[in-house]
Amino acid sequence: MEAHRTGPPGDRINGGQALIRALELEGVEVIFGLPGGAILPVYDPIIDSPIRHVLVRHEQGAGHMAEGYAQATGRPGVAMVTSGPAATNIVTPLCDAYMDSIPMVCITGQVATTAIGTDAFQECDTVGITRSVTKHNELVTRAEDIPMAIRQAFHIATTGRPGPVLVDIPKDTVDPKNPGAWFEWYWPTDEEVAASLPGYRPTTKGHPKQIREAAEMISQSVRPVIYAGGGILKARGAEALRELAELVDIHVVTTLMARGAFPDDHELALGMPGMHGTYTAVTAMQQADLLIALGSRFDDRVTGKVSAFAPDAKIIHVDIDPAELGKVRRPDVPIVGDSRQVIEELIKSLKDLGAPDNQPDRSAWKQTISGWQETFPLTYTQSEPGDLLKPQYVLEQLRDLSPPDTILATGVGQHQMWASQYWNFRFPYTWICSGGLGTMGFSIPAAIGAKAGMPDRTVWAVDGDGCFQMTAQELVTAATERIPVKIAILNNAYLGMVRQWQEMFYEERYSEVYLSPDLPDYVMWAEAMGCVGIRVESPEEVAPAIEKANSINDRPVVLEFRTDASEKVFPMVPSGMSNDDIVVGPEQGAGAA
Ligand SMILES: Cc1ncc(C[n+]2csc(CCOP(=O)(O)OP(=O)(O)O)c2C)c(N)n1
Ligand SMILES: [Mg+2]
Repeated sequence: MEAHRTGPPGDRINGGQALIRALELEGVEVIFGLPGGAILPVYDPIIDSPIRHVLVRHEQGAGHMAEGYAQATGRPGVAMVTSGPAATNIVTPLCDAYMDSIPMVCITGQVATTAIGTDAFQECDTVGITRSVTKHNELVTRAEDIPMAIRQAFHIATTGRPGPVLVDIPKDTVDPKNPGAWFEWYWPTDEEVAASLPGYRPTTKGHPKQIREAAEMISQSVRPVIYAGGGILKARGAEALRELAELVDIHVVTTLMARGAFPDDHELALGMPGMHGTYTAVTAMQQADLLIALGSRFDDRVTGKVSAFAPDAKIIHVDIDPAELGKVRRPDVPIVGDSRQVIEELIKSLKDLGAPDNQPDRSAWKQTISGWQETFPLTYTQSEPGDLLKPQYVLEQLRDLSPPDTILATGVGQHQMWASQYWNFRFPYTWICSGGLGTMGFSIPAAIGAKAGMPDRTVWAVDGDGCFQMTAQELVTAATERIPVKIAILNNAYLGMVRQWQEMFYEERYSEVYLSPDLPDYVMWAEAMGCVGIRVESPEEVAPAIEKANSINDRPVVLEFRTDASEKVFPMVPSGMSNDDIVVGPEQGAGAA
């Protein structure tokens, strides 16, 4: 390989130093990690590096922190762990990042090249194990290949459809005592990186003919809906999306991964579609004559029963990943490209056709939509004095008492769905949740990663009691590293989402879902981890506790809200059913609407 030399002549460096220097040159400001035998030589040069290292308590935490950092900042998150059990501990975050297209670079230590394949201590086939949950992974076998491997990793993680990339580094390639680990420093140029990946050329610009067809189709539709997915955020396309929606005056649904990509307080916003989406978002998609899918992937949680999904709708599907087009639903107009760039071209094309003046009369459709909005808003019944708190009330208070640009992370379960429903998203990159994989335990480390990347913003994690027990130890990391995140546990004493399914679909036969409200004692646990812990049991205590938490900025805060376990998430499209069978809550007639 012809190398571009940037160091002084004779700038000899070992693999460990090269790895850290490469991360510095990639602009990395923080690494989330935990050392061990195989990665030890790389931890030594960290002492001399300006890069901040956040020492986690479990490698899963490092991975989710890197994801949270990436989702909040738009920059790739970096995690570094040792071999064997550490590498397997980070498989869940890799899979999570893969499913949600999150740019992340994971460095793992590996046993020495000479020991690979001998069942050496803490050896596992990291590249084999992680192959199906990474966009790309690679075992580096020579120290001098490290700079290129790191440049490729960042390039692949951040371009095209973003995703996690893993670089596995055997100990001898970074060990300063190994003469073979020393080489003359070089830093590959962009051209060299591109040339080293001949098969990798993501298409970003949509095909002009397809874009023109899409513009024509939009200009003829009378019941259109924009179906905006997480790809809009990845493409930094929120502004373009708004311009498009306003130009043609078409309503927008934002999927779980796209919350914040379009402001909830906009008159064209319909909120979240899918299994727990708003009645209007679900039904508008279902009855549309055109779905304009932008960076969304027709996930089963959105479509419900695929054969019954949006039966009359033509489909325009824009995605940077050609594999998404036609994967679930055949598009009438498929467009491969970066969603922001495609939207910008689509806007031009629509204007060429005469937009906004050439749009057909859609007043009947608009009236239908506002009728649904009036009849089926999100709703719940406030608790009686002395009863447990309603989770929706807690979320409304948290929303109204926190700064509008608060970053909100969640775990997985009922609390996640209520958070997505009841929050009022006004800005992109304020919502961080595990969508595709649905990883319990995501919120605390993800919130820490987000706060590390955005220290001036208020960062709340809304968590379930079950989720909290999976990754709470990372609050020790947050307290030690002075990363003052705020956690709201909705303690319903249950694995609530599973309980809801058992109540509704297993005749109230509750199997292994009860957790207890008091064990553990969340306040004592929070205090033991160096956080402020506050228990909240009645509605009058909710606002003062949130205000107190928002005023504490020198350590993490945990608020434990005692919530009503019988509360269920509505609307709901039962799994495997058609979106036409959407079930609304008891306040709206409890049953199929
Ligand atoms: C790692 C993992 N294990 C199991 C599940 C299945 N699951 C989904 S939601 C849920 C319950 C979550 O309980 P809790 O955190 O208390 O949230 P709640 O639903 O009560 O708000 C479970 C077990 C999962 N999503 N992730
Ligand atoms: Mg719970």
